[in-house]
Amino acid sequence: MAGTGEKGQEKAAVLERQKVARPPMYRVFLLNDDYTTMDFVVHVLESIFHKSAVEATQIMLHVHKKGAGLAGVYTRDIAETKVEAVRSLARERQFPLKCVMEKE
Ligand code: TYC
Repeated sequence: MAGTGEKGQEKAAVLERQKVARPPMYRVFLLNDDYTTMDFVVHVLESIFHKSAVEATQIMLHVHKKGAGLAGVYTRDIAETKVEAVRSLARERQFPLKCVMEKE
């Protein structure tokens, strides 16, 4: 029967793998510090992470109280671009805001 030989099973395994494969995802976090203004962190979350004003404020306050907070989860290239955008904007405004990513 077609597709049940050794080669057919290999092909079926490849097709199954292709069907379920997901790219690794990366969590992007903002870290608290004593100098970056709350307004700037909210602006970062709105402009770079496309959060609403309410959600951005909630995340900023979480970071302020707990030390770190999740800004978003992305594929590696997008996560790297977000981290670099935060660092660039923070540097421009002379804030020490830290942004890091970690693999899920
Ligand atoms: N802790 C800062 C302040 O009191 C506010 C802040 C929040 C800074 C979140 C960084 O990622 C941050 N001005």
